[in-house]
Parts: sequence; C-alpha cells; structure tokens
Amino acid sequence: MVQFKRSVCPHDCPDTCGLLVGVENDRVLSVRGDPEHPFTRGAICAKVRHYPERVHSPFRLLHPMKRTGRKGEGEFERISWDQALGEIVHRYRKIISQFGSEAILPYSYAGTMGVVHFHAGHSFFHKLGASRLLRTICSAAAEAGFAASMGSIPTTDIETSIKSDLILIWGSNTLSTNMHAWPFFLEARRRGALIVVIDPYENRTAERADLHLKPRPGTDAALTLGIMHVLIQEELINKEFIRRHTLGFEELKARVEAYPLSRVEKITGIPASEIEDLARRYGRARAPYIRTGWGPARHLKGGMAMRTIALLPGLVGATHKDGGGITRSTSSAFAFNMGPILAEDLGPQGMRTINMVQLGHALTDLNDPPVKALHVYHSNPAVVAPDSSRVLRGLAREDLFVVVHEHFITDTALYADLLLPAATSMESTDLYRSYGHYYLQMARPVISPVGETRSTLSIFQELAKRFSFTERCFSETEEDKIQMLLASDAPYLKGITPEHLKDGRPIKLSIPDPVFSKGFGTPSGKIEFFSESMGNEGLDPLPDGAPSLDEEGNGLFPLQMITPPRHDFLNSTFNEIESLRDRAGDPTILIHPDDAAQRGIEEQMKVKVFNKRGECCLFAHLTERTSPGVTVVEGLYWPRFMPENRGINQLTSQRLTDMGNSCAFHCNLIEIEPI
Ligand SMILES: Nc1nc2c(c(=O)[nH]1)N[C@H]1C(S)=C(S)[C@@H](COP(=O)(O)OP(=O)(O)OC[C@H]3O[C@@H](n4cnc5c(=O)[nH]c(N)nc54)[C@H](O)[C@@H]3O)O[C@H]1N2
Ligand SMILES: Nc1nc2c(c(=O)[nH]1)N[C@H]1C(S)=C(S)[C@@H](COP(=O)(O)OP(=O)(O)OC[C@H]3O[C@@H](n4cnc5c(=O)[nH]c(N)nc54)[C@H](O)[C@@H]3O)O[C@H]1N2
Ligand SMILES: [Mo]
Repeated sequence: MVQFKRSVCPHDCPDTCGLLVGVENDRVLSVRGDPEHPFTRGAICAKVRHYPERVHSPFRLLHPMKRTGRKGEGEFERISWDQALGEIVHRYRKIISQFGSEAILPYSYAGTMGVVHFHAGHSFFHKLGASRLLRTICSAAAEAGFAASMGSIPTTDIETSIKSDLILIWGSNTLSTNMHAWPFFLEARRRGALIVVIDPYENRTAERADLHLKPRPGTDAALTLGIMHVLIQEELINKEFIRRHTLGFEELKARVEAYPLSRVEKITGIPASEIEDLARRYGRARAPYIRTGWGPARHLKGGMAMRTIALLPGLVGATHKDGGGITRSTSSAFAFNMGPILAEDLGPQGMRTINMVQLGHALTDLNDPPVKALHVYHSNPAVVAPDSSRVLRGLAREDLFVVVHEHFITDTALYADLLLPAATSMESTDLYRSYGHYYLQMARPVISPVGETRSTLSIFQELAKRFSFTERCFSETEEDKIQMLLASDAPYLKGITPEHLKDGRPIKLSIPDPVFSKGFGTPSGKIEFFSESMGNEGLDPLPDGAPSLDEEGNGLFPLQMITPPRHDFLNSTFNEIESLRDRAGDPTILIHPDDAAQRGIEEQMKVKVFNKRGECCLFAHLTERTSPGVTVVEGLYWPRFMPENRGINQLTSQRLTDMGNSCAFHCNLIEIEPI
C-alpha cells in the first residue's frame, strides 16, 4: 500500500516546496507538490519530480570509502564507519599538533537548506579552532547592497503581487529559478498587469513577458539612474512619501542629473526611448512591483547595482501600495534563536577567516598555516567555486587531506581521501525556512536511511564524541535543536511551537501587510538615497552608475559572458540523474549571430571558450536571444559531462564584489574560437 507522507524540498531555491511523497516498503515511489501548501499549490519542478531516481539511484554513495588510486581518479574501497571516523580523528589530531587547528578548513554551503543540518558542523569546527569559512558565494552582494538602501528586512510577499498593475522581473529567471512565483504574476496579468523582464538575454521568463529590456550585463545601476532621471524630470514621484520615508532626496536628484538618457543608452545598450517608456509606466502605475533576482548582483559592482534598484520604489512610494513593493529575500523574517546553533563562542576565538569564493587561493597560496585538511559537505566546490583550475590544483595536492560527505561521487568527491555517505532530506528531520515565501515547515524522515548513510548532525556529533567534546550541543537531537531555534522572541515567529509543525503542514509567519509598513531597517529607519554608513566604509554614499567590468580581461577579450542557472539542474545538483542530463542537453554557449559570423562559428559547432583564467569547450548556439557582445552559458555541468572535462568555472574569477565580498559569476570577458 502506497502511503503519502509530507516532506519539504531541501534544495537551495526560493520556493522551498511542501512535498507529498509516495512511500511503499520503505522506498520513495513518487514526489509531488503539496496541494495544501499555498505557495507550492500542488506543482513541483521536473528536478524534484525525479527524486525517487535520486534517492534510490544505483550511483548513490551507500558506504564510507577510502581512496585507493591517485587524487582525482575516483578509485575507492569500502571501509567501516568506525574506520572512517577513526581516520578523521587521527588525521585531524596530527595536523593540529603539526600545523595548528587553523590548518583545518570546513567547506559547506546549501546542499540542504534545513536549518539544523546546514549548521550542524559549525559547533564542531568552532570548538576545534578550525579556520572559519565565510559563506558568501551566493547572495552576500545582493544582501549588502539591498541592506544599504532598505535594511536587512523581510521584503514584499510575492503572493500580494497579484494586485499589482506592473510587474518588473529584474535579473531573475523566474520560470526556472522561482517557478512558483509565476502563477501569481499570471494572476496579476489576468487582472490587467503588464509583465516586464530586465535581463541581458531572452531567458525562459523573458520569452513569456510582455516587454523585455536587454541591458548589457553589469549596467543596472546606470539603467536605474536613467529611470530615476525621467521620474524626477517628469514629476512622476511621490513627494509626500519621499518626505516621510526617505533620506537624501536632494543629493540623489543632483546625482541623477549626471545620467541623461543619452548617457544611459550608451552604458546599457538600451534605446533611450525604451528606458523613457519603462520609467513612465513605473511612475504612472498604481502599484508597481519589482521581483529582483540575484543576477544584477553577481558582478564586481553588484552591491551598488542592487542598492540602486532597491531605491526605485522609494521615489514613487511603491512599498506602501497594495500590490506594489519589491521582493528580494524573505529569509530575515525567520529570525530564529540562532545563538546555540551557531555556537560562535565555542572554542578558541579570533581564528582566521577564509572566503569560500577564494578556495582556489586558500588551497594553493595560503601559508602560516597552509590548509592541510578540507572537510566538504553540502557543497560541490570542484564545480561551483570560481577559478576552477586553481581549485582543482589545490584539491589534487597529495599533502591535503580531503573528507567529502555526499550523496554521490561528484567531481569534488573524486579528490576525496575519505568519502562519507550522506542521508537525504527524505531520511532526516529538519526545520525549513524560505527565502522566497513566508511559510515555515518541519520535515520528518519518510523512509529510513538508505544503506549506511548518515545525517550531517550525526556525523559531527560522533566526531565530537571521539574528540571528547562534552558540551550539550554535541548530544542534542534534531528535535531539541528545533525547539531551541523556535524559542525566539522574534515578532513574526510568535506562538509557533514544534507541536504546530509536527504534522508537516506549512505555517505562515505573521508578517505585516504590506511588509514595509513597520518601517525600514536602515540606520535612519528610512529608504536611504544617501547612505552615511556606505560613506563610512569608503564607498560612494550615493548610487553610482559605473558599469561592472572584468578588469583582468579588459582590452584582451572582447565578449562578455554570464553564467546563470540551467532549468534542469540546481546549481551542480541533478547532474547525477541521467534523464535530467538528457533533458538539459548539450552544454552550450549562446552567441549572437553577428559575433559568430565574425569568428566563422556555425550552429552546433564545438568551440573553445577562453580567457586568462582558463578555458573550456562548449557547443555554439547562434541566437538573437542575446545581444552582440554578450554570451550566455546556462548551468553548471560536472566537468566529466563537459567536452574535454573542463567546467565553466574555469573562466570565472575569485575577485570579490564591491559589497558583501561575494562572487562576480556573471562578470567575465572571454574569446571564442572554433575548434
Ligand atoms: N532551476 C534552477 N533553479 C535554481 C537554481 C538553479 O541552478 N537551477 N539555483 C538556485 C540558487 S542557489 C539561486 S541563488 C537562485 C538564483 O536565481 P536567479 O536570480 O534567477 O539566478 P541568477 O544567476 O542570479 O540569474 C538571474 C538572471 O540574471 C540575469 N543577469 C545576469 N547578469 C545580469 C545583469 O547584469 N543585469 C540583469 N538585469 N540581469 C542579469 C541572468 O541572465 C539570469 O537570467 O536560483 C535558485 N533556483
Ligand atoms: N558559474 C557559476 N557558478 C555558480 C553559480 C552561477 O550562477 N554560475 N551559482 C552559485 C550559487 S548561487 C550557489 S548558491 C553555489 C551553490 O553551490 P553548492 O551549495 O555547492 O550547490 P550544489 O551544486 O547544489 O551542491 C550541493 C551538493 O551538496 C550535496 N548534498 C545535498 N544534500 C546534502 C546533505 O544533506 N548532506 C550532504 N553531505 N550533502 C548534501 C549534493 O549532492 C550536492 O553535490 O554555486 C555557485 N556557483
Ligand atoms: Mo545561490
């Protein structure tokens, strides 16, 4: 008899879906979206629909393994958990005595978004005195830029956008990366709203929009200043709102003078008439709404870009209009009691920090002490981290001890000395917040662990025991931790207990409507056109429209390249499923026919894509969906599934963004040649 059990999608996606999992004989047979979840509404993406194939895959890692071949060859033999954990303790002790505890580096990100397991290694590594990892690879620039303008606060509830009359999807491929938002936008359209996409290429979402503006990558700040120019000049602004809720309008006005549309057209490549038309629509809309993705912030000046976009609602008062506003992340509403989970004060203090974006540098340049052990979990750095040739050179070091806790033998796992088999979310208990909606959920195992797989928490607790760490955090269960997380005095979590969550149904946080009606999270409590705190950090306190540029390639490589997500993968996850790889098709580079003609490149030709940092091979797809000078590579294929076994992050850079110290994944200059 098939039983249907509630679970939650653990992946790094704003939609955090409620799932109904069909289970029989302790096996997952089917996965669908929970029809009772108001954001999931019974729909699920193709990736997660394939979850039974993932959980019960013949390639799933089921036992601990030890390397037998050379690093990167992927030859392993089965060992016991006792041997594996014993070896880790032995090696870590030895490294600590020779090089000090900072020679150990944890490397983890968002393989699971469950709050308990995501943070399950923190207390262990803090107690050990390991180097601290700055987890900035994804959203840190967007977060910092947005915070400078509006504060680190919850943003507009996507569900309210149905009452908007103008939806701007700004640097988000909503249909692929936030697909459950789309029905709300369609409902708005049914009620008369216009859907506009602002994106350098015609992605899946732009194909279905009413209007598409195509800025050159890295020019959103200039575009926004151009829109502001029109709004101010034509008095399409809300003076009363500006007086009450914003700071620095006069300074902004002076800055905006420097961005007439003639100049903005030159920077962005968008005809002045299109910018003027969009500005008028925005200024005249009853309740204009913006959904920003992460794309505009994945550039060297990405913080400034996001900050500038976030100021736009302040000119028209959109944040306080029914149906209007701006959505970035919703996660700050889930203000759990994180102290005991983060365990910041455990162990020695003042340990060095290493930015995860600069893993290549950390593994190949750092001394005093060098990194001698890398403990990877919830992440696939050989594929997702920038400047892969450096990362791989580091991972291949014979003197580096690498532990990888994984579901599959990923391209990172090929370099492991020890492989630890991981339980999936279907086999674990956890608490799930979201960064795209306001529902809180808890999941319990729907099947028992497959093979000898173990959860992240159980592994770190076992290691802690072997190191004789006796603090309470090393023996609390998932349930204990969830209870503590919810013991928060945050206003939006009020009254929610584990008891309320235990049947797996989502609970909506009690956020104000509109969410910004309680004020902004900046030092002044207002939208800050002028930011004194940015000034104090040596940044321009006003929005600045200079474009982002890949300085290492300037003058050497003519084509811009962005590397946004692919529909059928989730970052590098789901490469392991053959049917999804088939759906994804060949790894391609989108190139404008004019650029292709200049290089003698034809459709489907295998091409070499290169810059100073590295090279890889892709199949050319000639299309006017992108503009001359701009190329697009969707998705992160494991290098082993790429021609010549080299991934796209061979070409991206470890340089950090202007704000938030994040990665500029879309800020690359390259050249292409036929092979
Ligand atoms: N199917 C699928 N879903 C995913 C993911 C996935 O890999 N696959 N990844 C998940 C994760 S971890 C995240 S963080 C989110 C990311 O979700 P998104 O925000 O949608 O992804 P981004 O990579 O930031 O790219 C978004 C869009 O920004 C555009 N873009 C690039 N540069 C610029 C620019 O300078 N200006 C403007 N206006 N647009 C620009 C890109 O062309 C792309 O269409 O999605 C999550 N969901
Ligand atoms: N060029 C380029 N590079 C990018 C991006 C881009 O747009 N362009 N996007 C960037 C972004 S936004 C992000 S967030 C990062 C994402 O980088 P990562 O967080 O590394 O994301 P994934 O590639 O999904 O890899 C997660 C890994 O964790 C494993 N995993 C899942 N659940 C568990 C678990 O419960 N336990 C353990 N032990 N392992 C588990 C999965 O099998 C998978 O191999 O990539 C970044 N890299
Ligand atoms: Mo991300």
